[in-house]
Amino acid sequence: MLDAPETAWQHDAFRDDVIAGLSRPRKTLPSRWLYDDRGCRLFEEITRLDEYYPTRTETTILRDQAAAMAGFAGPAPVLVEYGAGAAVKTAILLEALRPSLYIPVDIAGDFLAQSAARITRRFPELKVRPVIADFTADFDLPAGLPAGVPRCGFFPGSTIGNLDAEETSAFLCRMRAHVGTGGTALVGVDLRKDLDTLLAAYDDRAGVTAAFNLNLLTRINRELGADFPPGGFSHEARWNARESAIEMHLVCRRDCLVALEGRRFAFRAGESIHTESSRKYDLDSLAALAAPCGWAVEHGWTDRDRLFAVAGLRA
Ligand code: AVI
Repeated sequence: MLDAPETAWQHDAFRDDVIAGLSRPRKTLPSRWLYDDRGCRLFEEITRLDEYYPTRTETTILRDQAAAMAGFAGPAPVLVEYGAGAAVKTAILLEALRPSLYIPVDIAGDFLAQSAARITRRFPELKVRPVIADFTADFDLPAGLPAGVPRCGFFPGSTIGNLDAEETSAFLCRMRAHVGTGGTALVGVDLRKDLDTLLAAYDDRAGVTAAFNLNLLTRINRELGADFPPGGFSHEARWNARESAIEMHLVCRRDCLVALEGRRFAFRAGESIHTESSRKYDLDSLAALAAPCGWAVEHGWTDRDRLFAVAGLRA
């Protein structure tokens, strides 16, 4: 259960983001709000879809290359994972890296506690020090970390693709500061590829991604008392070539007015709300973003079809 202050803080932040996003000339909602309980369950379902290759491909790369990654990260490192949802992938890495300390970082305290407890059950010898923090904003690692022990950041799942340009550089610099000179990072990046594969991954035949996207309007209705009409919007996945990103949109089917917290938002038929960008990289574009923060991309572990890569960065 969330404790009360976390719930109140979340409610206000959600309301402020929704009002600000829907007041823009090009309406937008931050993708982090896609993940309420139902959104998390739908995302889990997405990761198992045939069309959604990133999760299984990254897992295979980690399995196949775990020993090489362990060599890269150095002996018994401190492993810092940004986001604490990647149970299977984390276990593969913990098995291989044998870290002296594991620091999972997540903004959702209850979720973090559950995943830390699960890891402790699986690896009873491992020291775990969870940190409740929003990894898209500055935060400190716990004080008193052992000196002279290599540190490795782990940012799987191509979550980096959901950050905008400013957030991406800020994140890479923050992770660089956390691991210090000589430290390493393993970052999951979804690679550029043919459009059919990309669009299918974000608009699957079973409609799970559509349900995931549309659930955001259900959440706004439920938590903020809005009245988005059921069936009034449809899911669309679009490629934005300039941003090298797949975008998710909610497209209005017919003109409507939506009431929310004493305000009214007008939607024209065909107008869309942009709900997520999922940027696709190649190792050169990642290296160009990472270099100003003091990172060199030393490895790009990938699959046979070059769909996805786990980049090995050294500070
Ligand atoms: C969490 N994130 C990396 C997913 C992605 O591929 O950008 C979110 C997602 N959105 C639709 N499908 C999956």
